Amino acid sequence: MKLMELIQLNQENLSSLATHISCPNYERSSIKTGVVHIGVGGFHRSHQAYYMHQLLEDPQNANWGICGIGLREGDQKIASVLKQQDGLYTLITQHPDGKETSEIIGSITDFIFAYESPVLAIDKMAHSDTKIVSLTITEGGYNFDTNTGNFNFDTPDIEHDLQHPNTPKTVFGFLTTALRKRRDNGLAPFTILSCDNIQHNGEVTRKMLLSFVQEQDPSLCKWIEKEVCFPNSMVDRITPVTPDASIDFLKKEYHLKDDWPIVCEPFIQWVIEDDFSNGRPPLEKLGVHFVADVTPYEKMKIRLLNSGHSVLGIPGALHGYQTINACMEDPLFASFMRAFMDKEVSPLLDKVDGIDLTAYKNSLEERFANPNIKDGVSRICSESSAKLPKFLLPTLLENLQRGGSIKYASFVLAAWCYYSDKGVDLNNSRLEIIDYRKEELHQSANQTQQDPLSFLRLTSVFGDLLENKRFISLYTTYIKTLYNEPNIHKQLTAIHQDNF
Ligand code: CS2
Repeated sequence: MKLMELIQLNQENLSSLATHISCPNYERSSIKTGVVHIGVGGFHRSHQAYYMHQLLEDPQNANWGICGIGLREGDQKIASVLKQQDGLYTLITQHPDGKETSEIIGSITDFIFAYESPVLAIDKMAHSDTKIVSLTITEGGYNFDTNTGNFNFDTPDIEHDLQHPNTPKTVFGFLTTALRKRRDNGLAPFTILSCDNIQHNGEVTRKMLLSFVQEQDPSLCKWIEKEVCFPNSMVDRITPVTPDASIDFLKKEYHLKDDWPIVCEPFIQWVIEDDFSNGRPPLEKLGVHFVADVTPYEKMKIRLLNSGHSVLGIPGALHGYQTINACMEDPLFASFMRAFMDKEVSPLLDKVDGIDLTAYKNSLEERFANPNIKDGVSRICSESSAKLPKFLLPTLLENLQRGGSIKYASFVLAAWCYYSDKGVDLNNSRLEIIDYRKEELHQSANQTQQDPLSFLRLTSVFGDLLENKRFISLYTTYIKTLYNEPNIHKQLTAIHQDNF
C-alpha cells in the first residue's frame, strides 16, 4: 500500500477502506436509533458501542443503532470528530503478545451536542424508536453526597434544571423532561441503563433521578417509579486514553485518517440485570451475561479491578511510574497489589456463580501487565475524590468493622494525601492531577505538617473515618514516614514485612 494517500474516515470512504481494514457490513443509513447514550467517552466506544456494532451485523437487529449525546461543554471535540467522521471510529485491540486488530465501528449513527442543542437531545430521547437511554457519566456524575448518599440539590446546574425543564444542563434534567414528554405522548418509557463503575449503579441512578423529579414534578415521579426500569450492570474493558501514536499508527499501517480512534485490551465483559421497560437487544448472543442480581459481580469487579488500579496508580505515580504496566513490571508493586487483593478484598467477597476468584485475580494481573495497553497512571488517579469513596473506602470500612487487615488500603490513602499535597513525584516531576476537587484536596493535604490528619478532615470524601482509632493510628504512622523519608519502595517493603 505504499504511496497511497491518506483516506479520511467517513461514510463515503468506507468502501475504499474496506479493501484493507474491517468495516461495518451493514447498511448504516437504514439503522434506527434504539439507544441514546449520554457520555461518549473512550469506554463507551470500546464497550457498549462495540457490542452494538457486532449486533448490527445481523439485519434483524437494525433497530439498535446508537445516538450519542454530549452534555458538557468539553464534549465539543467528540461532537466535531464524530460529525466529520459520520459517527465512525477505529477500535484498536492491543494483545499482550503485540498482536493488534483494528476495525471500524459503525454503531454510532447519530450524535447530538446537547450542550448547544438541548431540545434536539430531548426529542431524540422522547422518540418512539428510543428504547434505552444508557449512561457513562463517570462516578462523579451521579450527583450524590458521599456521606449521606442523598441527591445534592446544592449545585448551580441542578438549581438551573429545576427551574428550566426545557433547556436542561444535567443528565437529571434531560431524563426528566424526555420521560415527561413520553408519558404525555402516551409512549412507554425507555429503560435507564447505567454503565458506570458504581455498585448498584441502576439503583443509585433511580434514587438520584427520583429525588430530582420529586422536586420538579411529583406526579411524574409516581409514573417513573412505577414504569421505568433501572437495571444494575457490571461493565469491564480497560480503555486507556488514546495516545497520539495510535493516530499515527493508523495512518502508517492503514492509510487511514481517524482523529480519535480508541485503544483497548482484548478482554470484554458485561453483566446486566434482565429488567427492561421497553424491550432490549439480544446481547446474550454476543456473550453478555443477563442475570437476576448483578451485586456479586459488580462488587468483585469494583473492589478488585478498579481499586486494584488505584492501589497501583497512586503509589506508582508518586514513585515516578507513568503507566500501570510499568507498575506491574516492578515485583514489589505487583506483590503489594496482589496482597491487597488477597488479604483485604477477597475475604469480603461473596461467592460468584461460575467464577474462580483466584483465576479472576490472576487474570487481572495479566491484564494490568499488558505491555501494549500503557494505561496512564494519570487516568487511573483522575477523579480519585469520586472513585476512592466507591472503590476503596467500602473495603477499608468493612475491614475496620470486622477486624480485618487495613494496612494496604490505609497506605494508599496516606500516599494520596502526599500526592495531593506535593503535586510532584519523588523525582520532583510535576504530576498530572485531574480531579474536579483538586484544589480542595490540595488545601487539606497541605496542612499535613501541622496536623497529620488534615487530609481526612475532608469529610465529604472520607466520611467519619477520622473517628476510627485503629485506622488513625496506622494512617498517622504512614504519613509521618512518608513525609520524613519519601521513599515508596522502602514503605511498600516495610508494609509487606509488617514493620509498622
Ligand atoms: C479504572 C477504570 O478509571 C479507573 O480508575 O479502574 O476505568 C477501568 O479501567 C475500567 O473500569 C475497566 O473496566
